[in-house]
Amino acid sequence: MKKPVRIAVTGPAGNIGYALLFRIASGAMLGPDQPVILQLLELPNEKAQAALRGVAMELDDCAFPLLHGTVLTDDAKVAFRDADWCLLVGAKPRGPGMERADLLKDNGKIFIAQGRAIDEVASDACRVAVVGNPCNTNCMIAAAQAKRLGPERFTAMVRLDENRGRTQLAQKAGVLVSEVQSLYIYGNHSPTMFADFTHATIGGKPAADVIGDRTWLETDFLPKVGKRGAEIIAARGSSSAASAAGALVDHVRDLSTPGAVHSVAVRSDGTYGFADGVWAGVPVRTTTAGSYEVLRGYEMSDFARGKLQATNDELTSERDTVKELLA
Ligand code: NAX
Repeated sequence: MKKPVRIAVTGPAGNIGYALLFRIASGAMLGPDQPVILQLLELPNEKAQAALRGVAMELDDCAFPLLHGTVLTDDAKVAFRDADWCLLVGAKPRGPGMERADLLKDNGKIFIAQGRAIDEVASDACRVAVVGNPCNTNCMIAAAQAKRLGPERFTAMVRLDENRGRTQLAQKAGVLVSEVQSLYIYGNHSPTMFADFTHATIGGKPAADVIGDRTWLETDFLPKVGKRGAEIIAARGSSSAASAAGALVDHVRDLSTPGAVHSVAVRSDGTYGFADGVWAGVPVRTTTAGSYEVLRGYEMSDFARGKLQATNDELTSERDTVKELLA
């Protein structure tokens, strides 16, 4: 039997956590022969800890053969100790009347502490995936604290946007979602991100030719993908949870699968015009488990360059807002 992989999850008693833990424990993330140990970090207040105990009871009651242990804690160093993956889902939600800058700074403090703790106690092989919003900038803040683990270990999740976009194209074309390939997300996980339909394919043909309606792609498809989270809140009364958990399963599974090509927010080195040092969504190919290379070869049209510029402007403005947290 394989050695268990230690997976730390923050915010495990929240909406996404509740949709995520059972999929990890069932083997959906790392495979049907890979045991896991879940190391779960919640806030220290009694309400959050009680909810966490309840979730852990349900995990017990599933009798997952692959779940070789569960650690419940309010201490980051306990949660991240020897962790092979740190999934940073928990974050402070935006309250009524709260400015975006305040949200950035409040969450920044959480990610400073977690970045430091990960660097101190996680396994040498540790990989980090940030989901808590604003996830690109939170990831940059956590990575800035790491001295032992390189910045390439820190990724933020734009996979939900890729999955949303692929389904929108498939439904418009009247085909199965598996027919839609090479739709990659560039930039920020926010309405400014660019779902690059210009290089996507449907059934092996350019998506724009199959759809045959450039106006729909530019003025319906892009805002639909960018604002899908708000559409779900309006319909459901709470934010995306199962789809976000599913996207995180995809993110980690594909980063663990050599050859997989997918959208991941990684530290920019200037490729596609993103500012050096921001975390921007780009297409990556997994090389060996946990490592990846950025696919740099896509030629961008003037239209696409305008979109990349807009999302880069937002990322650099977020970086400016939190610059004192990056030291
Ligand atoms: P919830 O508010 O339901 O759950 C968050 C949980 O995190 C709570 O249980 C809370 O107690 C815990 N928490 C807060 N601060 C913590 C800390 N410092 N350490 C440990 N636990 C902490 O939110 P949920 O719907 O689960 O969403 C979680 C985050 O994901 C939010 O920031 C949300 O904006 C973000 N999302 C990101 C997405 C993406 O694609 N990157 C999509 C979905 C989601 O909107």
